[in-house]
Amino acid sequence: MSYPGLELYKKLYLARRCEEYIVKYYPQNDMKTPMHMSMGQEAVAVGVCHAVGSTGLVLATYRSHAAFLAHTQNVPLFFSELYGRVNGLANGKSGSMHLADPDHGHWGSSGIVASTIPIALGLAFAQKRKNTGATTVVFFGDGAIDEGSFWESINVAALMKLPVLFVCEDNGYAVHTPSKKRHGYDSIVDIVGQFRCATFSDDSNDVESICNMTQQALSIIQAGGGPVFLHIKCYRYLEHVGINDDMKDAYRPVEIQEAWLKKDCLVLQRLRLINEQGVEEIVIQQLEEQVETSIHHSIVAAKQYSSPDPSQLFHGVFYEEN
Ligand SMILES: Cc1ncc(C[n+]2csc(CCOP(=O)(O)OP(=O)(O)O)c2C)c(N)n1
Repeated sequence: MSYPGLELYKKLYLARRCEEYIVKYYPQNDMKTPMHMSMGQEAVAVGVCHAVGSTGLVLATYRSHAAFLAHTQNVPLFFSELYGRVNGLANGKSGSMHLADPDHGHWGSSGIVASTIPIALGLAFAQKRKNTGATTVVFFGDGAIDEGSFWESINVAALMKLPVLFVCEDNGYAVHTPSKKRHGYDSIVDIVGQFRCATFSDDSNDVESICNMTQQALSIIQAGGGPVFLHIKCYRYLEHVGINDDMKDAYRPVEIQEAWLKKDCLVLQRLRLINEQGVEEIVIQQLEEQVETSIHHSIVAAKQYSSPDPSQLFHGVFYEEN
C-alpha cells in the first residue's frame, strides 16, 4: 500500500465496520457480552496504535474494540471472543470488556475504571529494567482521572521516568455525567504538566494528526525523557453501554453531536485520501471490500466453534504454572 494515509484509513474502516456488524448481529442474542462501543472515537486508537506499531505494549479500557483491532487487527479472534467461542482470545470467557492477547503485546482491558493504569506502570518498569526499548501505552477515559490510581501512577511514572504513554480518550462523559460536574479544575493538561511529564493535546478527530502527535511523544519517551500524557478529545456516537443511539435521553446537546459528526474521522480521512493524496475512489472501494470480506468470514468461522465446556469455568482465572 503505497499511499501513507491508506493504511490508517483501512484501520479506521475495520474498527467502524466491525462495530456496525456488531450492531447488526447483537440483537440475535448470540454474543452474550455487554458492549461498550468505540464508534466515533476510532481516530484515537488508530492514530496512537499506528504510531506505536506492533512492538508497543498496549492496555485499554472496557471500551476496547478500536484499541484491540487497531493494535492487533486480529478480526477472527475478536469475533470468536465476542461470540464466546473456545477459539477466542480467552477461550470465550472474557467477552468484550477484557480483550487481551499478551503474546502479541496486547496486555488487555478491564471493566474496572483506571485499573489498567497501574498495570501499565509495572509493564513499563519491567521494560526499563530489562532495557527492551519497548513503550507501554495505556488508554483510559476522562472518568479514570477521577480515580486516585491515575494520580498515583502519573506521579510514580514521572518520578521513575518510566517509558509509558498515557492516552486520555476524553469523550466528556463518565456514563451520563459531564466532566464539568466532576472536576474541580479546568484543565487536566495543565495539572499533569506540573509533573515531570510532557503533555500534548488534540481535538481534531484527525487520525493523521493524532498519529503525528504520538510519534513526537514516542521520540521523547524513547530518548529516555520519561512518560508522556496525550489528552485527546473525542465523541462517543452510541450509548455508554449497548448498541443504540441515546440522544433521546437528552444528557448530551444535539449541537455538540452535530459538530462531531461533521468531522467524523472516517469521512475526514477518506476525503484527504482523494483530495490531497491522489488516491482513486476505486482503490478505496477495493480496500473496503477486502475489509468487509475479512469481517464476514471471521463471523461465519467464529460461529462454527462451540462455547467452552462448563468444566473449564475456573481454569485461566488465576495464573497457572505450566
Ligand atoms: C472503579 C470503578 N468505579 C466505577 C465504575 C462504574 N463505571 C463504569 S463505566 C464508568 C464511567 C467511566 O467513564 P470514562 O472513564 O470516561 O470512560 P468512557 O466510558 O467514557 O469511555 C463508571 C464510573 C467502574 N466500572 N469502576
